[in-house]
Amino acid sequence: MSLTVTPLSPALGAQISGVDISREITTEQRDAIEQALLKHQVLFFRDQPINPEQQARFAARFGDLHIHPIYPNVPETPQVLVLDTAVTDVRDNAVWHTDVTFLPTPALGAVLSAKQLPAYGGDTLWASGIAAFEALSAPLREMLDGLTATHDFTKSFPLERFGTTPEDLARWEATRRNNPPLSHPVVRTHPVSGRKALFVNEGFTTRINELSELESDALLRLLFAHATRPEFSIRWRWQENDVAFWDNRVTQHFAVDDYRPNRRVMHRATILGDAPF
Ligand SMILES: O=C(O)CCC(=O)C(=O)O
Ligand SMILES: [Fe+2]
Repeated sequence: MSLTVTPLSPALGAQISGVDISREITTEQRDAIEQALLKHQVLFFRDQPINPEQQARFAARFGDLHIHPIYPNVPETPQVLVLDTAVTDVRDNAVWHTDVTFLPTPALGAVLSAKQLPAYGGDTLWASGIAAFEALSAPLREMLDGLTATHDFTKSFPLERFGTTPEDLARWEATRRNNPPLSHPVVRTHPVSGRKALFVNEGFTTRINELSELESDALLRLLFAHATRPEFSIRWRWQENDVAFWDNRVTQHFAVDDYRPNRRVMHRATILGDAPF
C-alpha cells in the first residue's frame, strides 16, 4: 500500500489514503504524514475504525500526549478524551478556536476520530492561520508581527457552564489556578516550516497587550473575522470512522452545533507542543 495525498482546497486540507492507522505505522509512513501535515495543515483519513489504544499509539508517533484538565477521557486510555454530547456540554467548540492556547505550550496537533454521528449536521471547519496572515496587507502584517496577546482559559470554559456540580467546580477552580491568563505572540512562526501564521483565536484570546482596550477590541474583531473567511477554511462532512489530524500551531477550527438533540461522539488524542515564538 502506498500513501497518497489528495489536496482538498488551496488554503489547507488533504485526504490521505493508503495507510491503516489501526496498525503500527512505519517510519516512512510517519514521515510522509508529517510532511503532508506541514504542507496541508489538516489531514483527513476515511474508514479508520480505531480503538482508543490504537488512536493514542498513532498520535504518540508525533509527540507526547496531553491529558485534558476538563474533558472526560477513556478511563483505560486517559490520553484519549471523549466529546459526547450525551455527557458533556460541547457548545463551546462552536466558536473558532485553537486548542488549549491557555497553556504556555499549546498542542502541536490533535487526532480526532468520529465514533457516532447524527444523520447530517455536526460538520467541523478548519482555517489556516498561514493563509490568513499572508493575505493581510504588508503594513498590517508588519504592525502585528511583534505584538503579544493574552489567552484566558475561562473565555471558553466559563464557570456557569463548567462548574455546575461540586466536583466540576473543584476541577474548574484547580484548572483556573494552574492556568492563569498568559501571553503568546500574535504572529507565530511555525517551529518546523518557518512559515508565519496569525495566532489569535476567538475561543481564548482576550486582549492584544500593547494596545488600548478600544484598539485591541476593534483589531481582534477584525482579525477573528479575517482569519475565518471561507477562502482560508475548509469544511469537513464526517462519516463514521473518519479521522482528522490537524496542525494546531497554525490552524483554528469550529465544530458546528446544529444537530442537537441528536447525539454525536468524538474521541480526541492531543499532542503536546512547544512554546510559540
Ligand atoms: O467535535 C469536533 O468536531 C471538534 C471539537 C473540537 O473543538 C476539538 O476536538 O478540539
Ligand atoms: Fe477544539
